[in-house]
Amino acid sequence: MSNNIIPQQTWPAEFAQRYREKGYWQGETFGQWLHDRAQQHPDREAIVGGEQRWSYHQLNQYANELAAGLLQHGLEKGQRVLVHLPNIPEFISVIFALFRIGLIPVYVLPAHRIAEAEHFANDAQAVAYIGVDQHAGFNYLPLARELQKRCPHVEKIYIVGQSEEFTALHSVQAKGQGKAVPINAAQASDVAFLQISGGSTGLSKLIPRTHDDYIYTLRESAKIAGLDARSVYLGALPIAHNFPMSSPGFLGTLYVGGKVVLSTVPSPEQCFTLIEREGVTDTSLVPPLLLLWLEAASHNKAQLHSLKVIQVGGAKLAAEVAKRVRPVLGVTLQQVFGMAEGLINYTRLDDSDDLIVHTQGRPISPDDEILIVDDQGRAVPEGEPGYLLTRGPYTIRAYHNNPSANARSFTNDGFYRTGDIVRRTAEGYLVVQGRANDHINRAGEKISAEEIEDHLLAHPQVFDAAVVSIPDEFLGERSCAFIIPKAEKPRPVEIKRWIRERGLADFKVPDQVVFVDQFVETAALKISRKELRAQLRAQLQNNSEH
Ligand code: OOB
Repeated sequence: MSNNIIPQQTWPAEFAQRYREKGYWQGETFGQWLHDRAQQHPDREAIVGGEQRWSYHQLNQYANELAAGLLQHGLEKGQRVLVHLPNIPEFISVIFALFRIGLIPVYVLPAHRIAEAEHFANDAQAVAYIGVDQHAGFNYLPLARELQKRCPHVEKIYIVGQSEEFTALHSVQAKGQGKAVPINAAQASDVAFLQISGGSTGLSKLIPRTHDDYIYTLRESAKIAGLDARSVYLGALPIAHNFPMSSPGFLGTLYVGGKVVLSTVPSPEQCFTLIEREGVTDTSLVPPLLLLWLEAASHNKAQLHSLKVIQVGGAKLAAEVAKRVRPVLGVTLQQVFGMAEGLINYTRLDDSDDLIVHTQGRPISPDDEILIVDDQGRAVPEGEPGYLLTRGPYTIRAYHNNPSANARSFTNDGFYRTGDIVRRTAEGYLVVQGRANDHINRAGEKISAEEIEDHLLAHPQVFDAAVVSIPDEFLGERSCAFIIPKAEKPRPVEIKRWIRERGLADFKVPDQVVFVDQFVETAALKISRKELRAQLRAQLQNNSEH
């Protein structure tokens, strides 16, 4: 693929026309709306993070000056740029700078390491990388060096902080030249960025999202979450994730003119202090963090008095935990069941406690089409569990540049196979029951069993490996690697170190390693990986019950 091929996202013309006619797609771009907000209320606070506090005017100006600088460096519309930043204000000025000039950010999570960065850089044919010197005890400069070695097409590296041999991001900012940048280099139907998939099978895939479709979801999400100009949103989860980005997240908050407060870590200690100091009204958490917050709040609720709504999603929230949210935290719980590919479901703020506690909500749009089907693809009777398929005005029709994944993940008529097993209640709310594919949902981070198995098989002492999820009281699920060793058995720590040294994110390191002589007792040689993983999971469960 050449650098000049711009990722496409194509809904069939009749769907695109319908989505426009119904007012879902309004022809707005990210560049345009930030410009508009900066005109409407220049002095209002937009972002607070670390020692920095930016008004809307400042955010817009920094984005413009950065855009002007990047153009001077020779970057061009349509090129892809890896954005590998933690929750700092520069994350937001950088992405708006890129949006404005039609450069396409590819979001790499702060927890991702060289293996993931290399994969995304190649998949997107990225020409630049924007990172940070260090964060959470990790030094990203060696990663940037290695990335450039492995992917020479990543010609430019920009660093926030001590940049050493690389270009310091602040030096790119063309001070006083922001006005020269066009507000609208991009069209609303263009791909605005590439989000990364949870990686249900194999490696993560790239998800092309347009200005039109993404602005629709964040605009509606902000309404459903009750955000307005007085709202103060705390970004506690890594904001590169789709959930804190747009459901309604920091983008939904900025869209309605609210204030975004960024926390570099999601711990109750740091977040509670920020909530009290900044008057935070809304935030979003994954279930394990909610548990920590509930625990901390049981002896320290006073700091939270401004908080109104906590959204919880990314993984299934147990009803018993959901029930404790209002009494312990004094806020309204909003369950969010969504996916970076598109479809987002919310419980509504005025729903009954029963719906809020026991369901994962209903879709944003009247045009979110939901199918719940059996193994043969036939609709299941109302209320029965089945595989969830969906299409609609903000659900992608294809991954970027990935024909084999597209053939697997989309039906001929454009429905996305979510891989989730759900049932629908009489009120039209979805309840997540499980999933069809073999990823591990570890505290909301999705781990592909296949990806980890491939790395394990590369170990010289591993004959075969199968990775499965096991229920975990705190994380929801954790990962267990079953390994058939060759003659010499490695130690579990060596296996864990191996995964780390392969340059994978820490959350992908198996939590548990179990050595076995063989996988199946019978001579069933033709067993699929999926069946094998199911058997191993059952074996683990049996062992823990006896
Ligand atoms: C969010 O996005 P992804 O792309 O990291 O993961 C999507 C998958 C879903 O297919 C489902 O398996 C699981 O995460 N999931 C949930 C859930 N929310 C997501 N499973 C059970 N209950 C929930 N509430 O995770 C994401 C994106 C936008 C908003 C919220 C979450």
